[in-house]
Amino acid sequence: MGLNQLGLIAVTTNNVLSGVTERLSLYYSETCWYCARVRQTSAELGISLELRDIDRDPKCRAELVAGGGKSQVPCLKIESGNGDINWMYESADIAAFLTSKFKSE
Ligand SMILES: N[C@@H](CCC(=O)N[C@@H](CS)C(=O)NCC(=O)O)C(=O)O
Repeated sequence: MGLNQLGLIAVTTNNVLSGVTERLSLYYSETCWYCARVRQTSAELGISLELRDIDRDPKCRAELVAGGGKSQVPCLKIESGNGDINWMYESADIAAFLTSKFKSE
């Protein structure tokens, strides 16, 4: 089982516990400082996001542009249980979203 699959399970488990079924994927690049900041936040929260490296995988970059509208990273793809898909850009917004969802009191 790859790391990404493990991450997805971790996220899914948390979401099931909070009563929400969502799949979260982070489009990112290894050289991007803003992406590192989001990954640091997710590590501090104890979650492992499903990672999609847009530099290593051209398919991921194409998905990001087609879905989100631009190739800027980081971008969090939020797939809801009801089929809705949201693309969240801006590292500060993504970090705030993850914190509000996963921070334990
Ligand atoms: N304000 C954004 C800045 C993100 C940003 O500048 N990302 C750069 C990589 S470090 C990028 O994707 N540049 C290429 C592009 O915008 O298409 C944030 O905080 O997420």
